[in-house]
Amino acid sequence: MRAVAHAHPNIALIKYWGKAAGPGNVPAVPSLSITLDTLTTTTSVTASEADDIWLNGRRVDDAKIRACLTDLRERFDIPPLTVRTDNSFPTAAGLASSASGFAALITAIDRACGLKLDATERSVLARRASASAARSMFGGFVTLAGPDWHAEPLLEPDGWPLRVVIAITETLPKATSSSAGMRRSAETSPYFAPWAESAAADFHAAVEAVRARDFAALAELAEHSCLKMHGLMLSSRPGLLYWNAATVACLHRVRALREAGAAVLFTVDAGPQVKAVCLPADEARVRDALQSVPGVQQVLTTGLGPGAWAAAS
Ligand code: 2P0
Repeated sequence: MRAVAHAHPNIALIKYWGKAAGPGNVPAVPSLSITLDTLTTTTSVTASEADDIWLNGRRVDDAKIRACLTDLRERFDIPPLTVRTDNSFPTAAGLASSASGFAALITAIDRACGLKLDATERSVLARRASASAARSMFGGFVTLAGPDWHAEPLLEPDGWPLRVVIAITETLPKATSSSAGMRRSAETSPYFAPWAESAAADFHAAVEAVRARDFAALAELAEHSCLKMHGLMLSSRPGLLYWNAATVACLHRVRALREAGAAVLFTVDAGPQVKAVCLPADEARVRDALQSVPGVQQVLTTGLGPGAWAAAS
């Protein structure tokens, strides 16, 4: 009994930050993301005598993976597993490795154990483990919204083939996990209620901007959602400050590019990397500009890619 699955990380343009009360890891706000290509998580699962988890070649005892396996075993007959997962990009540095990780893990288990779940069912299970993982089950533009809180494809990758330039400003794991950060924001920030109340309007406007392929409208909405989320993070106690000096310099550089006529927008997650999303015609210019920002260690470029898939074992 063995299977291998692959999944790509996704980047939210309308951000998820905060959970609804109660079980099931239900987000407090809807989100809209793009699934990437090039950056890939590959996960194999094999039946074994006891659970044995390896991440990037090292044995790990990961509480979220254990919780995910426990959750699956309450629903399905799943034997002890050896899980080997490898990322082709820095883990836990704001590049959504938990999104691609849980999407690949659940897809591999589905194939290995013959569960025959469709992508929507796998998306619900992935959400319970890590909400952003629900979105990596699908390719292109993807929504994650109530009332059912499973991800849904909005536009295929070639429906609007945007490019993504990622400026890596640090490769160390972040100090505060997203789950802990979200809890802190919900419990301590005076901005949490207005954040939660205003999210649906941002989400619906962004869905319309994507449907219309209106880059300027999407840029305004995505940067607003990103900066509002970081305002929420900063206003938590103690404040969550995920940016470094190079992060801020990249944001100014993206805005200067846009003022000079480039179709580009920035977004930043719970880490110091900057993701610049642009039209293909502006990719080279955006890449060159971000590469020259002091403190940028590496620049990756990707397009939009497919949802999680199982490979032949
Ligand atoms: C997002 N992030 O929408 C937001 C923006 C980070 C900032 O989803 O607690 O790892 O496992 O559900 O999905 C990262 O949080 O959190 C995330 P859990 P997750 O992409």
